[in-house]
Amino acid sequence: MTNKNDDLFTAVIHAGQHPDPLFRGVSVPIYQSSTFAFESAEQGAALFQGREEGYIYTRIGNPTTKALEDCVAILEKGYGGLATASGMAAISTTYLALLDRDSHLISTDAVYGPSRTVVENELSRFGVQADFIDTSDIEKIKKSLRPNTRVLFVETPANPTIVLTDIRACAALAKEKGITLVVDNTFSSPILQNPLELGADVVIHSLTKFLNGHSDVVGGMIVAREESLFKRLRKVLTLMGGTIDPHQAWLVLRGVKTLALRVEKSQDNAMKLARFLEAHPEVRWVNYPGLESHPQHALAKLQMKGFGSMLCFGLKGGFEAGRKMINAVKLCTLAVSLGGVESLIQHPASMTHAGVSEEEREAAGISDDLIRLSVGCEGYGDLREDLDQALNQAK
Ligand code: LCS
Repeated sequence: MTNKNDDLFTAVIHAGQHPDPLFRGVSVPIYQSSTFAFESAEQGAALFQGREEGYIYTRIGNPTTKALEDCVAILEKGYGGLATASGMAAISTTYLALLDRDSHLISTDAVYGPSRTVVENELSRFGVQADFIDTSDIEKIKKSLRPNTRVLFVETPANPTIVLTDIRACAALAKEKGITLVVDNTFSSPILQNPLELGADVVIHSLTKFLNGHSDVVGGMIVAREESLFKRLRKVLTLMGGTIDPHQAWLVLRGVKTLALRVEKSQDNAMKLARFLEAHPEVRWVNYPGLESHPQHALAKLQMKGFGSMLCFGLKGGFEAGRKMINAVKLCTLAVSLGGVESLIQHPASMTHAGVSEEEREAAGISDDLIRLSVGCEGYGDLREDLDQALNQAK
């Protein structure tokens, strides 16, 4: 399924970005300044009191960062965006802003490992309670609700299982119960899924992945649907200090310009590779939303505009064969992270999700044989050849 959304192809290049007012440079300038001069004592006071709009200090706001925030907020169809130093800074800021002492969080069990560990090991010290469950089953969410549930945190497609959660159904439940629905949209990027349009309140991105797209920057983004929520998140972010650096923001802004093109090419590769892997004699199973065999293929067609470029699979020879395979790839790189122009392969149980206990991994479907592949923008034939030779060495 190829994205044909012209609006998004235009928005990634132009949204939030205006020619430089001083010299009319076409590219947004990098305002590499920690602080901004006031015209007068009176103006400084007016800026601090919010009587005048303008920049004060880069932790609070910066023009380059603002261009990136506006761009992603427009792509996600939200009220406003907040760029952060990493995806984890976006997640921890959101938790801190929305959870109180002794409040309760419900989250997808197969989330990125640290998104779970930060709650279980750190927020628990402040009395935050949490249930990590299979959010693909709305009945399980309903059963986990408590009077003090404040946040429903959903990652769809989930890292690394590629299990989907029905965002519309979660939004309806969250609205009925007065809970804030947060969706980590990292795996889809705003090109393929817009959770705010489906009723979510907050969207999270690790900018490190598809939005930047070149495996050379770490960053994050929070987009809020409404002004009051945006202001609350902004207050916590600027106080806790997890804001992005302007140079980092500029690099992401440059990466975003090719987001639609990269997503189109990489998901085309992923669809073909998923079919190739499914038919390969050494492969036991493949999970990719574009395959008819994916249990939520119909849901993917309903809430996503394309099936993305993340997939996972297991070999007939289990992890031992998988270990041989990931050691044998030549074009794909054995590395964590995802969403870059280059294809990356990794083993979640011993890498990205090693911090999650074995029992919790098993309950979340993160089996020991699971290998995750982030498909890049290389030529399809070269990728297929590489996986084929690596699979043949895994026999
Ligand atoms: N959310 C998702 C879905 C992620 O996959 C990651 C990182 C994060 C949030 C955190 O973002 P960061 O702070 O790293 O910018 N995922 C990684 C992964 O699967 N491999 O390495 C990092």
